[in-house]
Amino acid sequence: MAELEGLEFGKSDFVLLDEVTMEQFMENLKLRFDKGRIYTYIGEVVVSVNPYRQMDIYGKETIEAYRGRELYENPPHLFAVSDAAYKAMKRRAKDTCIVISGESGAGKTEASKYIMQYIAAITNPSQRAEVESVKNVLLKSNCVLEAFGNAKTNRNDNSSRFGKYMDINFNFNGDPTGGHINNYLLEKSRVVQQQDGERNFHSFYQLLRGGSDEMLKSFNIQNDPAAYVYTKEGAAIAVSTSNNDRSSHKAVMNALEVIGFSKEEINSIYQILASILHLGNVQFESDGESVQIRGLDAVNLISDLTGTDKEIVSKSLLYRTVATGGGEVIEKGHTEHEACFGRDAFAKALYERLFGWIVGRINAVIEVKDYNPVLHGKNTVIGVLDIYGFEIFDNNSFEQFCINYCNEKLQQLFIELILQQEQAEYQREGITWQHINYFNNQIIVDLVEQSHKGIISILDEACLTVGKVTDTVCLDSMDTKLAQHPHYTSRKVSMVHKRPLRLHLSYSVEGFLDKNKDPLFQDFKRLMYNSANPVLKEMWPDGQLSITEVTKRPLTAATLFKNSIVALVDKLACKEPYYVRCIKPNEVKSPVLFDEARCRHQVAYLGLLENVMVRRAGFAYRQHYTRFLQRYKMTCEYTWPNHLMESDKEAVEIIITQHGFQDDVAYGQTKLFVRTPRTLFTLEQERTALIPILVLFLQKVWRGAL
Ligand code: AOV
Ligand code: MG
Repeated sequence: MAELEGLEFGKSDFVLLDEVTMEQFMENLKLRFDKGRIYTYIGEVVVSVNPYRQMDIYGKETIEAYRGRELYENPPHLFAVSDAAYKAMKRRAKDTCIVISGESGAGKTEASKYIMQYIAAITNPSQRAEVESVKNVLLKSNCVLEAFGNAKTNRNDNSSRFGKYMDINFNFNGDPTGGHINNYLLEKSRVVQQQDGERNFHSFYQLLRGGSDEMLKSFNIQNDPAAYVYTKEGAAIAVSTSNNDRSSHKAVMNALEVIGFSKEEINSIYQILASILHLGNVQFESDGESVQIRGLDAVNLISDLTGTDKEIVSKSLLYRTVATGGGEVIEKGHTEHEACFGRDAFAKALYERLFGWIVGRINAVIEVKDYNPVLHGKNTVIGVLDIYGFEIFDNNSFEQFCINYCNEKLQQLFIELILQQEQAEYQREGITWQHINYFNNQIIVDLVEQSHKGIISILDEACLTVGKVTDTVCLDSMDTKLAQHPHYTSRKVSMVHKRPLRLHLSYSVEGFLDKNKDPLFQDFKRLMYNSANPVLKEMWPDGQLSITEVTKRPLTAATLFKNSIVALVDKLACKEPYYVRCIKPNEVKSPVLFDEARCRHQVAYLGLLENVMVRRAGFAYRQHYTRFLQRYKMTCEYTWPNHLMESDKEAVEIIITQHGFQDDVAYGQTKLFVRTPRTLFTLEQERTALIPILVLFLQKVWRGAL
């Protein structure tokens, strides 16, 4: 309950709405957005609306104002929940996590960066060098991961194309000692193909526009994205200004150095990017009999840049080694289509492994070293989750299916944790309460992930079936198996996953099987393993296997993703959660437009109204007795200026009884629970009315008049 804002800014906590209706919720949200108040609470949950403009609310002074304070002492802010998570971690040695959710472009990544900046700003007051260096690496890692993992999409110019969960470790002083980043399923298909109006990952344009002449020359690269198939396809070559890519390139180079990448490693990273660009320009031609590479320039460049043999590069692009049933190893020539498919699969894998390797290198630097629990006390953690948000495009494919599944899963966790948390609190405090109805998202999650019956299982089954199984055959199989499911329908070429509130998502199944199987010919792996460049070799350990040793049935992309998301959810579930729920106010990145219908949709599917109801179903407001007393003791003659009771709890009982509110509250072990916000309003109003009198009184005291 923020007291520093007047009512003209609306209610700072949705729990204080007179009635919990969508109309009132939206009215309040819009009023606050219009007044430049982008944050509002639901209890301890922060609802954030993307302002689409630079706000002057993240500076040093604001940080100081929030440092060490309680949630209700200041207007709602990300910093307040960050501080709450930090305090819980430091004072109670709790592992905490901050989960940021919302659709694409809603402001998750920006929020995660402000949260990290806040934590960095409030820790290590004594400026110990080793702690400063950990903080530095944690902050700089954002810049690198954004360059390699973000891209312009039609929904967001800086869209995260991977999921990121970062643990920050703290010592008993509450200073960061290290961290660990988990990355989830990078959207690697973007490396070879982008929708109209979109771009490849930022890193490519940064290299092309920002790389030094010397670097570009040594890679034989022109500083023009239109010269490369992989960077010209989406036809959105500049995000806003090309200068942007250039300055970002400098920042990334600097960040890589600060993190501790060696000169050779940095060079290797860009060599790989350049190789991918050249690879995209490799073309094939067929004379009906066999397939050849059209012009060998690109191949020669790739071989130079990757430290591999020219002949073998060509061969890997044109043939694959296969083991026959009889154990014989033969070389089989590609068709033109297979050659293109192989080339693209290779480009995607190169990029994906590069990304994974970069994350691994950062982790090696920030990993907590020489940790001794006896000497150093409990090592606690704050986790920050920033994933790719819900996205619906005109054409949705496997990637959107995975991304949206992950969001469904997190929504389910939100429902469980928020309810669970409320219940746990009532239980702890010895309070009885009434359940409220809410939509249980588990049914949607099950539709996707359930073994044998879920979409992923059916997809995997189709992928493992020998013979010609097409995407449409797989869709037929889903139609049969899921016909009775209340949240599944199919429209010939797409499956429709019906969300509650009539927000249906429809995915085109074309390409699902290939993307799920995600095959890469062993020949490419071997080629890379045999590279003269140690960095590249390190990324391809599986290249040492011969064709007969390769597992025939590796886990599919969807199953690997599912497993990683299940592990993530388990990790989050055992921490004390804090939530930031981001809302995108409009489709056009306008700082003044509040598109009511769009916002209403988001409020609905984020379950925010349900959240307010749950929060109010029991008790809208709760407060430790001592804090409550401090705030309201002036409203009661028996408690002002001091009380004579045995405990603060008894003093609070006197205040409540004197006001006649006894039927509206419950007394917990350590906290007072208030059912309706009106009770609190009355107390607040009384307090506000008393303040001028109190000030007058104090002035007289100071002047010696009393
Ligand atoms: P997302 O992370 O939620 O989308 P971002 O955090 O990238 O969204 O936000 C999108 C854009 O909105 C940013 O690039 C900023 O221009 C603007 N923005 C967001 N939050 C703020 C803020 N607090 N102050 C000023 N501008 C802001 V995605 O990664 O696509 O799901 O996958
Ligand atoms: Mg993002």
